[in-house]
Amino acid sequence: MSDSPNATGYRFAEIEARWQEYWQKNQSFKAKDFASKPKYYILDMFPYPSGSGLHVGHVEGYTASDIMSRFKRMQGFNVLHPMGWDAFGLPAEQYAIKTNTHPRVSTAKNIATYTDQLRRLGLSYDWQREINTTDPQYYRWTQWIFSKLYAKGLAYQAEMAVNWCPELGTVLADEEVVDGKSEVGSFPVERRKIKQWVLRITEYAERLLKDLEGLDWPESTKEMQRNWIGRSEGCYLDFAVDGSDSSFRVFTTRQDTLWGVSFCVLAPEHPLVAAIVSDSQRDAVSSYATASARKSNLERLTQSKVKSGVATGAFALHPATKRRLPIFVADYVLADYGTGAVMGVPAHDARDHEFALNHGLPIVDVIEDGRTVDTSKEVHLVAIGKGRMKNSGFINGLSTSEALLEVAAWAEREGCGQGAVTYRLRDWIFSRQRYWGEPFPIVHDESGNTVCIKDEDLPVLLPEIDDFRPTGTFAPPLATRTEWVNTVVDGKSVRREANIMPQWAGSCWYYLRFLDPSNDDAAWDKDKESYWMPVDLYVGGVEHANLHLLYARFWHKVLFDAGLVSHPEPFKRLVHPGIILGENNEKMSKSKGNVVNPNAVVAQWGADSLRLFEMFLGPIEQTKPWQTRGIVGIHRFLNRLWRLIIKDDKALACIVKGNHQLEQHLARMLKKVVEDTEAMQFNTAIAAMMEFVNAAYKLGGLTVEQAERLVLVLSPYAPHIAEELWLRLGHSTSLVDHPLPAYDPKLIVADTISLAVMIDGRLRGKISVPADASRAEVLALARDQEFTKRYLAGHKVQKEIFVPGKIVNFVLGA
Ligand code: ANZ
Repeated sequence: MSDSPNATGYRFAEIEARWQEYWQKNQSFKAKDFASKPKYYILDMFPYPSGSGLHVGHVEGYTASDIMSRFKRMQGFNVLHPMGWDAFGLPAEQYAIKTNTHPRVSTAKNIATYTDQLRRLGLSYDWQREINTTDPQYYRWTQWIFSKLYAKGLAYQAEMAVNWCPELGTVLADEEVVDGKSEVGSFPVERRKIKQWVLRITEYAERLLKDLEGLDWPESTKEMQRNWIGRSEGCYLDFAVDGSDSSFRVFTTRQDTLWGVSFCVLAPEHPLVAAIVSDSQRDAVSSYATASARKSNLERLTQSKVKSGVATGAFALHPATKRRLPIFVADYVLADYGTGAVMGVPAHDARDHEFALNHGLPIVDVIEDGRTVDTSKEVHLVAIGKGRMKNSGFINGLSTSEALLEVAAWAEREGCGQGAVTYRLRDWIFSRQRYWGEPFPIVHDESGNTVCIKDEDLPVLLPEIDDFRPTGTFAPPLATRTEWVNTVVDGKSVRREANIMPQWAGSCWYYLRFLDPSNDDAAWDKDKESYWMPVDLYVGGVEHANLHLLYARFWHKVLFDAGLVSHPEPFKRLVHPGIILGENNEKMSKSKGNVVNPNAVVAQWGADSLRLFEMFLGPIEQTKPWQTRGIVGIHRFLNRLWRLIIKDDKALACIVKGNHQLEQHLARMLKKVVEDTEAMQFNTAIAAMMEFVNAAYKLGGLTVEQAERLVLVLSPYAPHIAEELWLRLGHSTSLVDHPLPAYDPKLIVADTISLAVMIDGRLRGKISVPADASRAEVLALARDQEFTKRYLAGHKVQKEIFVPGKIVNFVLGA
């Protein structure tokens, strides 16, 4: 069969445009509520529509989820595959400030661009369900969910630290602060306390942790969430301050080391500091506290190896020995973890060890063995549960794990402590001093009480204002709109809350709105919710492992407890597409000039080529570089496929009588593609289809029926060319709901072939191996034969030669 490179006919641009129009006109991907077929909900993390348009990373994830959607439809599922826009947020506002365009205008423009780009990729979304988080008909329900949180006491106001940049006169989001300076202009940023809305996510810490167990998520992502939640089992212990009535409580996970304590440290912000500091130390302590207030927690934990700190001049009493222990303030102790106070055990904690060396404090070793010593720094690190206690009063001789229990029980008996669990997770600061976000459904009355707006009076519209620049004070831009802020509720004059919600709010529940996007009476219909939820497959970037994925799980659990959703977890299976690097193996970025624009690729090679190419780059979850050379190869494959089925652009090139060997290959290929697709191993599935097309050329071509099966199994990957070939093969309806092709499992038995085994070029025997056995498998089998062993005994093999389908030859040394 000829494979002339000059034969054309695969006019992808025309074919793709025609099928995209067909799918849209026929609503081919409409998800049907309550259909009797089993449901399958496949969700992409919806994009933030930025000014720079879709990038190749979006294309990777969206193609992967699209392949799964099309594949599941062919398996007989009623698939829900929706798309929408996460359009509130900082970048739109910053762009607006820079260009003086209202964020509503730039957002609408960007959405139009994104929609067009997505359509050109042939993605099978049910566009009837499109949502936009900035649409009042959407955020009305975001506000409604906030009011549920508020009613349950899960939303409260508190003084919380924000990043304040005096030079810019604005509060900054964490992502706008780099190394303690503003990203724009590099001005110093301070931590200042202002009144904020906070969500009580910590109340759900234990459930957020436990329910990870049942999820089909990457283990590494679950581990990231576990670390973020940071559960620690330990003990509170109380230390009295010498010569005063006050005492402070420490949190420790190593109460077994109590006899090794030689000092205590309070966080500089600890409320007791002012009361106990000695006169001579007062100035030093207060200037130390001012300096640490500038640092973020991350800086405080990682900044310097040398643990800085200042003595307070006060002493604590050891709860068991009553020894006097100096009390310091030091910023390696965080104010908002545990109790903001620690007992220093320099022999067994690296941070305390450094601190003790710096301040000339005693180091008392209290564990006999099981210790690893870093001699270069004399740091003694102890593996928990492995040592025996010494120098430790009544717990001498116990193992560390026994001692942990014993000390906690003793503290409880003595009334100087108790066993405790703490979490690293903090409550979620939920207000922003910005403009482009959801207003809170909250007003403040004259006596300072907060009142929630009634459900029927939602949404609280975000007013159209021209000046959305920061105000130069802590006050958010909306606070200056007195005509909006001052209003009347139930005949009483009140002030509206002028902060807005953070950009994470809208994405906390969007997957629920897709179930019922135009419902004006409720956020979603309960029956639709119980039919479609949970999301069966969720595809999106690993950068959302801690924030979005945790916030959405939290809201979902609150809704579950309120009886508003039927499952405790929203996302059953989660897959993170790996990052696509530039051709030079570096992160794609404008400044490096290595950004690939998907529009240009589609124009030159077509959407099917781009889709296949990105899936062929490597395993979906791996980080991998772009290779322009590769797309040429993929495009050539689609051309070869076209010419295998179509002759002279019109007639079919199919043959009448099929080749048996090719029929076997086809069965093997179908099995592999179906299994690999199910496992989302798209690159190996594509390789199997390519190999099959090569074999078809070699073995004389395809019958119509073989061509149909090939086209069907390829269709989730390259849907436009597949539809076109399907049509030309004589079908009058689209293949989107056609079942996947069947094969005869009896054909899959691997053929075996016989190979000659030679030693130094002489035939010594024969082996029989599977036709598709690899070089390593064949060589291992050949070495394992009795006759081979006999000839090789006492010799060294210099070289192993394997000619596929023919011989194995072991070349021996002289
Ligand atoms: C004594 C001790 C001895 C400690 C020892 C450790 C090892 P995780 O596991 O992360 O929860 N700690 C407690 N509160 C702190 C705070 N606010 N800022 C900084 N460090 C704090 O860590 C618990 C341990 O971190 C606690 O156990 C305490 O040091 C320290 F051989 O107490 B440990």
